[in-house]
Amino acid sequence: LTRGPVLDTRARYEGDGVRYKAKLIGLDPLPDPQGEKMLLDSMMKLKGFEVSARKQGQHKMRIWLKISSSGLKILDERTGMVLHDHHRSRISSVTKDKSDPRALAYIYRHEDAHILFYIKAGHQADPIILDIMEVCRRAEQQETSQQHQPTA
Ligand code: I3P
Repeated sequence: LTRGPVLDTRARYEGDGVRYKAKLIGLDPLPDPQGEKMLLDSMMKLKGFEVSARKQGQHKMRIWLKISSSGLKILDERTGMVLHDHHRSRISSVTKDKSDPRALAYIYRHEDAHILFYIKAGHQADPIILDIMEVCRRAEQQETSQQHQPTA
């Protein structure tokens, strides 16, 4: 029996992890990270900016989204420069865009701020969402097991 790379989940997120071609629709600081309405309003606002930018002939920035056991990285596709480096412990939620199967959003917590990152995948957003959820779930598990370790 041979195990395909998809089943080899231990190695999947090691090192550079997995990477996806995507575009950055935009990012938006949220006054309050709770509540679905605020999230949807923010996504709608960014979509609105995208539409008006396209009317002026502007394109979304092309990026690589890298997902690894340390977290998420957003790189400029053209230059390879790391634009955002998000540790997995600071990602507080991942949301599917019900109106667009290629889009997703996640919230990154930085000090007191919560910033929504809205991304359009090259293909379907679902596998990306699953990868993000998986690395964040592992972070939670590790934190819980560390909390339960007896102190010397
Ligand atoms: C493009 C088309 C693509 C879109 C792209 C648009 O317009 O709508 O679907 O990419 O956005 O420019 P056109 O058909 O007039 O060339 P996405 O599907 O990835 O959003 P972009 O320019 O922001 O990349």
